[in-house]
Amino acid sequence: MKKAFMVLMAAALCMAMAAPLFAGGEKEAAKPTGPVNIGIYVPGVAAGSPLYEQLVSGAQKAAAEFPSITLKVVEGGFNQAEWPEKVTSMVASGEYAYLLTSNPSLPAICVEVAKQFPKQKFICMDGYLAGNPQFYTVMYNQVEQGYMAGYLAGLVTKSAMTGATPDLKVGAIVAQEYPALTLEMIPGYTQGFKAVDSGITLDYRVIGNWYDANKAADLANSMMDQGVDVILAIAGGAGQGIIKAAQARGRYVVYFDSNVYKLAPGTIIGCATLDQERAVYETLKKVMQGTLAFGKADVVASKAGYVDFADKDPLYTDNVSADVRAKMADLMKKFRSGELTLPVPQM
Ligand code: RBF
Repeated sequence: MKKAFMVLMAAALCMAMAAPLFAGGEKEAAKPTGPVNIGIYVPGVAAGSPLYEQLVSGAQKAAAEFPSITLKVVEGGFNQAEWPEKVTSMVASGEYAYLLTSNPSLPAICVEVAKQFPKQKFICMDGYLAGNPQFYTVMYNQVEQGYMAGYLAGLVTKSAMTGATPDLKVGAIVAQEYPALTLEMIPGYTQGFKAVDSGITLDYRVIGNWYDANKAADLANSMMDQGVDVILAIAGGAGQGIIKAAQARGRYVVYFDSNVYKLAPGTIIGCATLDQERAVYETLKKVMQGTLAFGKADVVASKAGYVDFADKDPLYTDNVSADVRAKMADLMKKFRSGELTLPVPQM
């Protein structure tokens, strides 16, 4: 009798857990029935910031397939001190089933807001937060992304390409410093060019914001005066200044995140890309199917195609010498097949 009661209790408990539980406490949200309002918080300005543009386009792709999705994009601007307040007011409006955003600093901001609004769900792309049932996050392996950019920069600075100087110096101009940059992207970049030739040195400069194209151009010119011939730009809208300065002097730029060769054909000679558009689309599709696991933090890399190098574009094949492309192709074969993977450090 007692045993039968316990079995019944256990069965009732199982039924009470309407949503399936995953190992580690991850939980699927139920399949939505009515309209699904998604608020997209852009921490900055979308135009000119490749990952933010992909955030919006990936969501638009999902909305085109699932008509019950509505999207509202809110740009937070460049004053980072205002971001917590802006996220809070979006969530407090109660309008959005999901707050979708992108940037490594957003999980920490959103987690504070989440405490005040325990029913709100957050999807943070390009960020990492594991084990919180209000959050799903996707982080990219940016050591691999940096390595691809660095390997190309190393090959180009040693090449006979017209813009290459005799100096074995490559550059990197970044907008601001943060852990994903200093622990993943720049170490990856450095490993990449050192793998070509350990004698190559790095000229590294920080702009101080994501919009000052004039300052970025000044930094690029000062580097080029010192013999730098290839510059990695991780600077959002300020990257325009780096491109213009390199273009004026016939030197080269390596870009991050999106395929942007057409902005300056022959000047931008490599794009180490992240397929955030696909990651956002796939994530929202899971939301619509009721299969997105909240509490989970995915880390995606080149083997699955989320981190890649844009080597099929004619603006790459026409402007980069055959010897450089052949070596780059060997590297990419290893990344794409999974023969080469690089660990992401704990942050
Ligand atoms: N990337 C941009 O392209 N534009 C931005 O305005 C921008 N702002 C950022 C602000 C902070 C506080 C952090 C941590 C990153 C920012 N990023 C921005 C960088 C972006 O998330 C990503 O790291 C880089 O694009 C490299 O993939």
